[in-house]
Amino acid sequence: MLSQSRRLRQTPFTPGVENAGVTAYTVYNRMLLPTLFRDIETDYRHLKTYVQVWDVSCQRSVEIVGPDAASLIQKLTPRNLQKMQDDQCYYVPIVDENAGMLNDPVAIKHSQDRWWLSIADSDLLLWVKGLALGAKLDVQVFEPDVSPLAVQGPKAEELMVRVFGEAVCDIRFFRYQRLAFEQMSFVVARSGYSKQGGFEIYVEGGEHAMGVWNRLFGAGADLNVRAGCPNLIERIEAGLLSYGNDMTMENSPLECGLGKYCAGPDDTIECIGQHALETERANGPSRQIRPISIQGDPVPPLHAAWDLLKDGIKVGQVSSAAWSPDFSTNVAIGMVDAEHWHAGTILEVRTPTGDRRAEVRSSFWL
Ligand code: THG
Repeated sequence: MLSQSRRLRQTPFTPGVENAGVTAYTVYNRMLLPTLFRDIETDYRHLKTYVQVWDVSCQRSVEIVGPDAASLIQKLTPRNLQKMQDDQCYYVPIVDENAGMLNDPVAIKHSQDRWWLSIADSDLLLWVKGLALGAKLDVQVFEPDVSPLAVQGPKAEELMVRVFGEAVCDIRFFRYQRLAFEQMSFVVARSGYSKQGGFEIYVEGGEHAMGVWNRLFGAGADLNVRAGCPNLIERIEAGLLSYGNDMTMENSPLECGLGKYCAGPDDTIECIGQHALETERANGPSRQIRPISIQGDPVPPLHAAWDLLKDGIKVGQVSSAAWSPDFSTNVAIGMVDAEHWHAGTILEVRTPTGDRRAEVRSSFWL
């Protein structure tokens, strides 16, 4: 049980989530995030077979508006935004002056002078406001009343067509369209924190939230639509990173395998952490995220990172782990030192219930 208070925010979808029988929450950006409805394997199988509606309101937005918005956004991320179109979403690492990861949001570009950052679990608003103020930029930076609702799973498109029309089929991956809903219109993007396919609806105005929720459930009964949430097993199989778990301010984007989202030497951008990143790129990172399989029975829940050992010496850590029914092994995400990160390397992982054999894999499972 979590003690409720003003500090721990409910979401505009909480009545729907409660009515659907949520059984566990976590806290993300000081907001409730459902983590379980039935049991994790039932939720997992359902996500991979049908369609789920996720209350991911905790993916709070940082809105940046004004003449200096585009230059501020480009300062914030090492990803080159020069070619980004007005209907695009980009996954953007945000780093400090040492190239330490501060957040890994999805950026939504409305126009050159209006952007949203749909953030992971850290207080990015404070960093962005501080920078804007310190650099005397002509922008406003604030948290708008925007609550994303994700529709994920193989039947997601079928359900979305019924509520938003055939236009949803034309939305490409990480693009969006503003689509009508009753008297409103919402940003609808083909995105979401799973690899099962789907959309995210950015519901503007909490008073409209339950209307959208109810329409989706009303339209999708025969598709076996259920309330769901990001699934630990599926997101590890997919290699989707979780800020605060798989990476922190101690890690660079190169260590996180996010080098493909960072500009190279030929790009002409200016951003925070550029020098640190260039140095690290020249030398190569000293450790990196790897998919890891862990032998044996289902592992216990992970509360703190588990050490990875080679001949009794620590060479990394596992930061997320779960039993995968589809791959009949424990799937995990780890950070492994360069000398031991090649595929096929056998290590030991120190779990609370004993040491296990762990293998560094060449790729994630999905
Ligand atoms: N959607 C939105 N906001 C978010 C998340 C989201 N904020 C918090 C958190 N998730 C941020 N982290 C991620 C991590 C991975 C992805 C998106 C957000 C993701 N990655 C794809 C992949 O790795 O395959 C593709 C990225 C790309 O190619 O651009 O989707 O889920 N709104």
